[in-house]
Amino acid sequence: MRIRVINPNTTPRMTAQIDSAARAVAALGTEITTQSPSFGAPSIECHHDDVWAAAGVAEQVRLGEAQGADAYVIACFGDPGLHAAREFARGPVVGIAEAAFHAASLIATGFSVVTTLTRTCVIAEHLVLQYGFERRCRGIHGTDLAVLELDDPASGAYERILARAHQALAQDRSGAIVLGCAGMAELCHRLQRELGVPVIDGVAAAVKLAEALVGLGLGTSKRGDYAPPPAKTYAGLAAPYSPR
Ligand code: 2AL
Repeated sequence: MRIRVINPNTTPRMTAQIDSAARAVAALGTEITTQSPSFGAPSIECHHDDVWAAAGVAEQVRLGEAQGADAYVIACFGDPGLHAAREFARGPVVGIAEAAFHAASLIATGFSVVTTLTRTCVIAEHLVLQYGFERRCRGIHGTDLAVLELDDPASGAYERILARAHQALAQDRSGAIVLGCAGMAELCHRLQRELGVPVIDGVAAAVKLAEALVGLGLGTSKRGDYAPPPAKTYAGLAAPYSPR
């Protein structure tokens, strides 16, 4: 099966890290292709970045459909463009936040999210409510790390995330930690060992859920709001993205 993993930001080293995280868990016979859009922000950490990320995801899903992708993973914790992507896709589209919330809920009665800049906490909060996880998510915690600081050893990212996760577990009485950024994937196993609770990286969770859905013969429902968008001509810079 062919899974197209989309890094909605335009930073090549992060696309490479996401690709490694996806390949590390992919089953034999799963072909992972990781792409980022042709336009957008180098990191997604505010509402404005998110708007462009969503458009970039739409671009990549349309290309993926032309190239025969069986499923998609949106590898950014705001799940930008998730619903629009499902309108275009025949196969499943799995966002890393939604995947991580589902995975965490299967192994703990409550989980905490540890994320990047504190200002992004509200984006995760909106997703928790939208997806109906408010009874399982016990807290969302920022570290004030910028996305592109995560792989910079000088930022002390690992230690800061570890400290915040320890606080979150105690404060929220949680049984699991959800990592709130695709750029945290590399830290997942070390954090899990040190914290002694399950730590969920959404990239890995989304790849395995996408494989499971395809394996079950399930695609995106085309009844109702996930039907293909009605054909119309968009204006200006959106013109090339008009639904046909
Ligand atoms: C993210 C993410 O996963 N990728 C990105 O660019 N920003 N999420 C976040 N909370 O900062």
